[in-house]
Amino acid sequence: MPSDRRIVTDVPGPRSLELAARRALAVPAAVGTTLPVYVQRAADGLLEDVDGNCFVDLGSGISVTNVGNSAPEVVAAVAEQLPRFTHTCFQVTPYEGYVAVCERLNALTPGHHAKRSLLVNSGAEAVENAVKIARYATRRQAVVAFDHGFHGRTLLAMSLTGKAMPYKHGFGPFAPEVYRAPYSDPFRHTGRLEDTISWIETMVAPEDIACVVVEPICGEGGFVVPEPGWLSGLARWCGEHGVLVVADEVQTGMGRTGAWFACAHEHVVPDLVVTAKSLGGGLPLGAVTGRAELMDAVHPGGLGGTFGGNPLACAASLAVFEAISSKDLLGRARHIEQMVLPRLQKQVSPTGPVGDARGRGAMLAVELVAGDGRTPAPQLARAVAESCHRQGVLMLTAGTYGNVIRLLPPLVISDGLLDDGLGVLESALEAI
Ligand code: PLZ
Repeated sequence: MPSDRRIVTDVPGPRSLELAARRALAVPAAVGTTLPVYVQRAADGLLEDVDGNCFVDLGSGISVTNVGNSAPEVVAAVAEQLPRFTHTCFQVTPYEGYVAVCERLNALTPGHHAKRSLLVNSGAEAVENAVKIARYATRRQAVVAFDHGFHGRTLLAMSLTGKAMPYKHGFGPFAPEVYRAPYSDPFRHTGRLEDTISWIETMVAPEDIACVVVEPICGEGGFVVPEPGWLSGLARWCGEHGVLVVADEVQTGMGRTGAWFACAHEHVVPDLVVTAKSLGGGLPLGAVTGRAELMDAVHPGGLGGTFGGNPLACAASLAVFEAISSKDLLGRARHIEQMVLPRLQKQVSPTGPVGDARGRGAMLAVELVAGDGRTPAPQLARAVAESCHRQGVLMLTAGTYGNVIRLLPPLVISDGLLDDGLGVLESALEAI
């Protein structure tokens, strides 16, 4: 595996173009592609494509490979499990790995109360199950989600998601009893706590609300970091009305923001925490972790699925927990913030295209604007991302308006590679 950024062909190169032609006849165009180079190897913040180009990875497969791609600990744990058994279905004959992952989640998610966890296969499935549990335990039906929220692509998760294109357009009707409230957006001065609460109280009676489903920092919605006090104020209001707080930590979780879970920055103790993405270190795994009395309320057999908590994914996950602790990756995430955020902030100007720089830990972004300093400029975000791609830096966009460039480097990336990738981003931003 090469150790540096290296571009040796056009991007995409000839082998990738051949594969793209095959793909066009085999895979629907509805499945999008950020950077159409076909990967052959990845490790330590680098992705090597089939033409020998090597990209600095500032996306981590959308916040999945926090501990690195094919991290040695994960590879060893999966290799050890693989010849023992690949599947039994935990509901048919259980195994220790599942229980051990749940123990780790119960110990590390915010709050010292008794907890239980349920393992599933994805973020969307975890969100769906959290709402099932919240409805069951409260005997209430309404669910409140927020502007800029993304919670997945299955029916209920899609119904909770705020953005029509590309996630919802043409896929209705959506699940009922979903209400959407304003999310705190300090850059746009919208969604102050009082507004959010009065909006909710106007739309639906609090005693009918089972739960709010909220990201501590909006991920797909554009790395919107709510005003200090917004999340804790919302949680306080929920507590006063018997409304459960479901924290969607799918993108923010497992050390990404410099704490195990981003709710901790606001001292919020959610009733239910939803995790996925980096939980499985690259293998598919999601979870719902919650107060024991809520999780235990559901009748035996009411929750489950064939693959949930697959033994290989559990082995990988235990290695992820171990790697985050032993390599102090929470500290690394905070270090990445200190190294990167000031440089992004230097790009911000009231008249230039970079309207805002923000984020926490290794979840950082710039928002691109035009004209009055507030009008979203998605075309600039696309141009910057494409310029980075041509130069060998994988960069993701985000945002309700598509105008945010987001950085999600693996937490194990070296300072050298990160500095290199950031330099490319800075010059792409300066060139627009
Ligand atoms: N909740 C907060 O970020 C997934 C979406 C990629 P799944 N985000 C990446 C895409 O275009 O579909 C996500 C998330 C938050 C839930 C999910 C859903 O997780 O594992 O993709 O289902």
